[in-house]
Amino acid sequence: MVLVTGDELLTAADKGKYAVGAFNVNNMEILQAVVTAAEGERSPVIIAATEGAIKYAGIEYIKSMAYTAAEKSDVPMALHLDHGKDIDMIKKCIEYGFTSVMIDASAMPLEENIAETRKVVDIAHPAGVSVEAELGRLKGVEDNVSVAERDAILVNPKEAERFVMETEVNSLAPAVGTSHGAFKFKGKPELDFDRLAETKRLTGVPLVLHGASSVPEYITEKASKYGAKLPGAKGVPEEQVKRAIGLGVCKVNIDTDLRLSLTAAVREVLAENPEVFDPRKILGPARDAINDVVKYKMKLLGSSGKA
Ligand code: PH4
Ligand code: ZN
Repeated sequence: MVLVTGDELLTAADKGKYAVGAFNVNNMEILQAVVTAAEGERSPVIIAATEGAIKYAGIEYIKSMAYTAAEKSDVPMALHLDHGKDIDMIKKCIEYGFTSVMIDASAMPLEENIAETRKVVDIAHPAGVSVEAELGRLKGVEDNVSVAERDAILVNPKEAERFVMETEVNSLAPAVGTSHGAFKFKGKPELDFDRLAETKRLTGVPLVLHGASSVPEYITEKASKYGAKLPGAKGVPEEQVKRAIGLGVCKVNIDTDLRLSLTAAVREVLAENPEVFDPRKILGPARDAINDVVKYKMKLLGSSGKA
C-alpha cells in the first residue's frame, strides 16, 4: 500500500470517534515493532519522526524504512514530521515524501505562529501533504497554578478558532496540560477537558494529544528492577486519554512508553544474560516489548480493526 496523508487517517478517525496512534520511530527495530503491531491489530498508524530522529537516523533511512513498511503492508499509514521547527527541514521532508508535517511555532507569539504556520500550509497543501500545528505550551499544569498562569500556558479556544480559520491547518495540537517525557505531573494528573471540548467545538478540526504516554507502572517497575532510576515517573492515566478521544482527539502521540519498554527489555536481557553480546538478542526482545505496547495502545485508542 502507498503511504496515505495524515488528513485521510484523521478525518476517518474523527468520523469514527477513535484516535490514530502516532508512534515515534528512531531506528529500524522501533519502526518494525510499530508496523507489525498495526498489521496485527488491523489498525491505521502514523509513523512519526522528529527533527531529532532525522538527525539520529538520517532522513534517507527514515524515508526508506517507512516506504518499505508501507509497500509490504496492507494497513494505511502516514509518515509524519513531528514538531517541525525549521521550514527548510519541513520542505526537505515534503521533498522526501513525508505525507504529513507538523509546524511547531507554539513558542512564538500568536501572530507569528499564524504567519509561520500559514507559510507551511502554502507549501504543504499544493504538494498534497497535511499540516498539524500547535497552540499553547506543552507543560504540566499543577492544581495550585493560578487562573492567569493556566491561561498563559494552555490553549485559548477563541484563539484556536481564529488560528484554524486563518491558517487552514488540517489538525491542531492544543496544550491542555500534558507534557513530553516520563515526569508529567507532580500532583494529581488532570487534563483540562473543558478547554479541549471548547477548542473542538470552535475549530471543528481533528485534535492531537501530545505527551500522551501513560508511563505504565509495570514498565517502570521492570526498568527499575534492572537498575533504571525513574523516581516520580508519572503519565496521563488511560481513562483520561480515552475521555480526550471522546471530546475530539483523533491523533495520540506516544513516544515515552516505547522508550521505557525498550529500556526495560534491554536492561533485563543484559542483567539476566551477562554472556550475551549479540545485538539481535538484545534488540529483538526490545522490539517485541514495543510491539506489545503498541498493540495495547491501538486497542485503547479504538483504532484496532479500523484498517
Ligand atoms: N512527541 C514526541 C517528541 C519526541 O526530540 P524528540 O525526538 O526527543 O521528541 O511529540 C510526543 O508528544 C510524545 O509524548 P510522550 O513523551 O508522552 O510519549
Ligand atoms: Zn509532542
